[in-house]
Amino acid sequence: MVSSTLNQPNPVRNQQESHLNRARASLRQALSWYGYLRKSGQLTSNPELAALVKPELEALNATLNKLDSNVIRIAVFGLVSRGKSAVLNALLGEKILPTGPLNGVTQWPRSVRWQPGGKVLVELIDTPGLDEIEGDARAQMARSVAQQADLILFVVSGDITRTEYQGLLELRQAQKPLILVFNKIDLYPDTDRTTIYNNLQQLGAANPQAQPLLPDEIVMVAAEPAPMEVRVEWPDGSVSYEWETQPPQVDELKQTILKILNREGRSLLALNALIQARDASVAIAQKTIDLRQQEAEATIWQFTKYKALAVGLNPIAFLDILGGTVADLALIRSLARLYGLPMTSYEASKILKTILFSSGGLLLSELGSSVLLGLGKSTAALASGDNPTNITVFAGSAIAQAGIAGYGAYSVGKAAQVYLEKGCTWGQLGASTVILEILSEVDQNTILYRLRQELGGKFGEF
Ligand SMILES: Nc1nc2c(ncn2[C@@H]2O[C@H](COP(=O)(O)OP(=O)(O)O)[C@@H](O)[C@H]2O)c(=O)[nH]1
Ligand SMILES: [Mg+2]
Repeated sequence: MVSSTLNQPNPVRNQQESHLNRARASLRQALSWYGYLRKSGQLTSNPELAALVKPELEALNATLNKLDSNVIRIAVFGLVSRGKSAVLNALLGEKILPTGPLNGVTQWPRSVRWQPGGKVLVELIDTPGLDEIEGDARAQMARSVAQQADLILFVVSGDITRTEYQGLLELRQAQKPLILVFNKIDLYPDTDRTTIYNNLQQLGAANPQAQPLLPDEIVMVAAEPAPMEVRVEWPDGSVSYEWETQPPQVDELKQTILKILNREGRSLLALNALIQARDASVAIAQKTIDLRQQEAEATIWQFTKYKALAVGLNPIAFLDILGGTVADLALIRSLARLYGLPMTSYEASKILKTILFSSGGLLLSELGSSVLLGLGKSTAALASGDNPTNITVFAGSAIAQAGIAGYGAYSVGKAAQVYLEKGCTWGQLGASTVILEILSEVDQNTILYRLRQELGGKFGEF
């Protein structure tokens, strides 16, 4: 088989390229949907909303640019003095980032370019210790760096502490592939090393039920080994002791990273871009829905009245259900229009189905009672003739039914708001859809496959 320039079989390359292409298409689609908000100043029909969602639109744009630049970001996390900066220096083969025994040597996230093997372009991001900055600022820093990263290195230097475990779990929320780096192994004798390694394998997994970490996901290194005292015997027979610096041991980590980048680097890029696009789209939908709250209430109420009227007056059960559904669909679509959210009629009917099935009792009983009351109504009307009491029966069931239908429309409207907020990423080429597609295609031996196993249904939630 002919290998490509990157020594990869063609199917692997092609699949990764296809992931990148689909991610690009998804981002372009999102940007074009919101294009009407991106015109500046007077040109936009919606200046208030445009100003509100500007950061998200800029993020979408930056994400697309990042995809095109093909740079993979690897961020390092861990508590203070675990050797985060030292690990990056060892990978770089140069002492570029300051390291030291004192707290707070690294104050801010800082990034350095790295071109391992002279091919892939990588940006290494160094961060302050998770325990160095306080509360909110820390969480914020970790979140924003983790969001940017395509791959996370979590550095520990022995058994995991409670704070470390907490930090690790928080980072797992970012839904990024993660390598656990066990640093400072020069400080441990072989047996201790193995014990610690085995513990880390269990603890490093996303949860106690998950499989222990695979060899690709946990690597032992000595980034800046402590100098060793060596005994020097001189020709004259005298003996002295000297401190000798040891070379770093990071080859295995370097190989692991290279292997992952080669095997799935571009898919990781694609996935990360899509996750950011999904979050931006959801944020845009949320802001729009907040801004349009009052108008939306009015629209829902209008449809509620209209549906109650239509269903109440219609004497045939079948048409009741049909008419009700048409009204619900129209409501969903007109809400989507009000919000300026992308929505096809196919998606609208999918949302309606989801709402009807997930809301269980209430809306199903709406359908059920439509049938019963509709039949009752028709029978009553047929039998009534001139008899005024039968007319009253008809009117009575019509009013009851109208009430139920109206209430149904109201709940559909409220539920539709929730689904529109999240559902905007689920259409064809929507970020969430493409994320699922990519994850369903990855090979078993990839770190992405592992991510998919761990996340389970999480990516699939509406
Ligand atoms: N013994 C030993 N010490 C290390 C190793 N890596 C880093 N250190 C030391 O640990 C301290 C903290 O390293 P630094 O990279 O600044 O940690 P950071 O706060 O996580 O960035 C420094 O004094 C390093 O010399 C290692 O592999 N072995
Ligand atoms: Mg540091």
